[in-house]
Amino acid sequence: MGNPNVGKSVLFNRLTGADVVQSNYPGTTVDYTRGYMKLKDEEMEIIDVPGTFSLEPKDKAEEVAVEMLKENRDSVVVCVFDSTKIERGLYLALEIIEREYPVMIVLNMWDDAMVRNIHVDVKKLESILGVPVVATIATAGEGIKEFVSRIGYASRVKIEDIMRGVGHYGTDR
Ligand SMILES: Nc1nc2c(ncn2[C@@H]2O[C@H](COP(=O)(O)OP(=O)(O)OP(=O)(O)O)[C@@H](O)[C@H]2O)c(=O)[nH]1
Ligand SMILES: [Mg+2]
Repeated sequence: MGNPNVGKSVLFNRLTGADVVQSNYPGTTVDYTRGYMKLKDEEMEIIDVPGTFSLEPKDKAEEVAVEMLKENRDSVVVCVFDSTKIERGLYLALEIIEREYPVMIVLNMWDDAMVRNIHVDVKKLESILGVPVVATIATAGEGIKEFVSRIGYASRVKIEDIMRGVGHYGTDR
């Protein structure tokens, strides 16, 4: 899941070998797509959903995303961020974490962040949130291997624990 236009479908295509993204326009995905990838010897189903800013849907596409989340209560949720818009991504990711889904975070569009001189401390974000965080450039296939190797570590965390941790990490910011 993630905000609109952060590269979810490109990432999905990379993982599944599918080629379902037909257009480069934002708002492309209005329905969900299922695909499969192999993890070690296990076949995993992956669902690509439309972008949403929050879990309070404002349009049809957002409704689909939120509905898919509810229907897949036992799934791991991959929260895809635009690395240049971390706050927006966090807003949604925290909502999902709050609902006690196991989460992993992908900081996509890492190339854009580099070009724009935006630095994100991946390890620090990881230790503050307590979930795996990987940087990717989905269009170039960068970070995909690391993503695959970390997906098994996606974890449920309690918002209260994150809040307690923020105090600690906040001191050296
Ligand atoms: N520079 C850069 N562009 C990317 C990256 N990943 C995806 N894009 C581009 O970002 C645009 C949106 O990608 P999509 O995969 O359609 O984004 P999405 O999150 O599925 O969008 P919605 O389905 O509309 O929510 C496309 O033009 C992609 O080529 C990346 O890592 N870096
Ligand atoms: Mg999409």
